[in-house]
Amino acid sequence: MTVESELRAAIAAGQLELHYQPQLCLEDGRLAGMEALVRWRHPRLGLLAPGRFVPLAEDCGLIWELGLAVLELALAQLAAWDRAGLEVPRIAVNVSPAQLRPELVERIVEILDRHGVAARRLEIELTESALTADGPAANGLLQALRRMGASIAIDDFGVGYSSLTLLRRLPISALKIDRSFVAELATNRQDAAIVEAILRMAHSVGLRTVAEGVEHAEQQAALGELGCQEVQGYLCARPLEAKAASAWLAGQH
Ligand code: G
Ligand code: G
Ligand code: MN
Ligand code: NA
Repeated sequence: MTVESELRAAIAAGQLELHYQPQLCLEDGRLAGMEALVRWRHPRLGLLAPGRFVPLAEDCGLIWELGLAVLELALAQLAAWDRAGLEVPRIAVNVSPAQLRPELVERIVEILDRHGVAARRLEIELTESALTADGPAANGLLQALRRMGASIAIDDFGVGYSSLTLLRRLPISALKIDRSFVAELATNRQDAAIVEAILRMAHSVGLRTVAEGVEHAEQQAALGELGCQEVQGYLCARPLEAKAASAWLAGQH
């Protein structure tokens, strides 16, 4: 069996699962949302990270099916947390450029409706490359997602090539500052200056800010002083399996 047909069968067999990482509001420490991160529970190879199969899915076109499976799992989980009385304001789902087809909007609406989840609780994370590769086509789709009520975050911000013009033109709600800038935030003055500039720029055009890869209390404190709104990283929690994520949420109350 080729890897492609193996992945296709894996999606159908329910071997994909999501792990969840909390995103905290820095001001009050409350949960802002959870990011869903896909893994492949491979029967022989064990748990595979997305780097092992997402690029392959993008190359062979399976990313469409994979992406729908991820949205289905993420929104089913959010509905399950609602039923359990566990408060999760928002769920963030990573979306590849190749998933940005016009039908995506109606598919998302259908999945949201089926699970009784309001669209404003869904955040779509896109990398800068998704926006620069396919400008106008992506723009119409992003507008439709926003009209529907979902929010859009730019993932790994700062390592790509998005311009300020792009940010102003596209209906973006949030920037996720790439973890490479956060890593030496507390010790490297240049990285601190870059983060400060990104935050000031983002806030001046009304974008919410999320710092990724926050591992140390010093980084979190520096981000708080610079006015960053949300943090995500090992300091708060690693990506957690659904069961562990539910236990973590229960412990928050
Ligand atoms: O969880 P981990 O650090 O291994 O994630 C690595 C990368 O895989 C991240 O950049 C993340 O954006 C990407 N990724 C995780 N889950 C998904 C997903 O469901 N769809 C897509 N397209 N990418 C994902
Ligand atoms: O590109 P994206 O942001 O979607 O990738 C998220 C990935 O980052 C996850 O796979 C997760 O494992 C990883 N990650 C999350 N928190 C941290 C952290 O604090 N430090 C590092 N090095 N990686 C992290
Ligand atoms: Mn992400
Ligand atoms: Na990221």
